Amino acid sequence: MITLYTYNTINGQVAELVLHCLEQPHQIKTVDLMKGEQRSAEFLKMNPSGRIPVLVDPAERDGRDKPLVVSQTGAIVTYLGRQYGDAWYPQNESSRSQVDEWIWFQLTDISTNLFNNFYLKSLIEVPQPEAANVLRDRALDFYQVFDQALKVRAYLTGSDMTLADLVSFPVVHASAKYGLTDRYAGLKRWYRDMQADLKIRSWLDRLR
Ligand SMILES: N[C@@H](CCC(=O)N[C@@H](CS)C(=O)NCC(=O)O)C(=O)O
Repeated sequence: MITLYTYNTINGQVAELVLHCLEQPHQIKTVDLMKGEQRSAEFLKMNPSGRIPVLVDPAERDGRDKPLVVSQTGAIVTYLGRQYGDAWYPQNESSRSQVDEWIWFQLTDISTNLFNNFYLKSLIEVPQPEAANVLRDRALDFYQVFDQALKVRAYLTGSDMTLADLVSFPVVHASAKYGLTDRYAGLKRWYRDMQADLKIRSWLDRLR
């Protein structure tokens, strides 16, 4: 069975939501970032950068004789999409590249800026709230682009929900309480529709 080493952060939630929606049997092993468990020798063997999430898939494939270990949220979710999620990750390269575009936009331009905002506010000895706010605002401004797309189509790449929507959901969910979705009508409609989806709803119930 797949094991996801994770913690309740946005990147951790993204990997967990994708596993949940792809209905892949899995177990969760919590790596307590507050206790520094990501820096244990055992964890560093799986991911030398000392970051969650990490996915371990024991399925026998591609002639390998030991479990596959994957880190980096984008690599994890696209691996899952390729192996287990045809319906969520189109096989046609043109459509797939559109899904990838949103995945990387979300993970690099948005999640990274928001994590650095959190780092500057909460994780360093001398917090730097002004610099942190610049990064937060920069990330939230990017949602203009999401909003434009979601005003003309149901989901990020078209009429069907894909990995791109799943990867984008946890940040929007976490930021909605700070007024993000009130700022953007298209994003707000998408957020409402996503929340109404049965799989997303059952994942949100588990999150509470
Ligand atoms: N680029 C990595 C970033 C992973 C990352 O920053 N993980 C954070 C939690 S969201 C972490 O484990 N931080 C622990 C630390 O910095 O010590 C990815 O996309 O997975």
